[in-house]
Amino acid sequence: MPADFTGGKISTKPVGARQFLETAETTQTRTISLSVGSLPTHQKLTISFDLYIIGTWDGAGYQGFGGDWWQIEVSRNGAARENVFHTSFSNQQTKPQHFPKQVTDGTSPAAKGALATNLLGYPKATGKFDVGDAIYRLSYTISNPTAGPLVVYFHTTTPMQDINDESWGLDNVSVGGN
Ligand SMILES: [Ca+2]
Ligand SMILES: [Ca+2]
Repeated sequence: MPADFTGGKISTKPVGARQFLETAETTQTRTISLSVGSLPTHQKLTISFDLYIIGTWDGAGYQGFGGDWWQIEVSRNGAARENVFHTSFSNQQTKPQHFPKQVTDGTSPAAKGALATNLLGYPKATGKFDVGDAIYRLSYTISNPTAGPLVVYFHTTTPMQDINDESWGLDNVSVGGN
């Protein structure tokens, strides 16, 4: 099916030199949107992707440093955005994150549920920063009973530090109905 991304840039992983789609906006809520076009009628839709959490993400933000929260939403057929999953990520052992839970459901240790850490080759900051990058392999299934264009929004929901300090990206994105 046709698909178009906006709000991202092609970046290259420090290790392995493979490319991925990195957030490019410098606004506080950095968004990459995926317009999937008109879909045939189906009962469910599964969105699968690898999420790269890069740099000094501060997690839930319960220590007074401000959290780094991230969300995936969908808009079906031009309707208002609906939450699919809203969470936070931490790359510092001293700071908890929400993932694999949502922000309403409590916290977990930093990097909980990550497929891998420090695999992409981003540098670890000195001192208390333990993880330069983390990979999360995510898959969400939504009910989508109406045909029509679908837009998927991947974005942060809290003020972030400079993009050279805290960034994120997508790889291996797929959207399929059944
Ligand atoms: Ca930080
Ligand atoms: Ca932060």
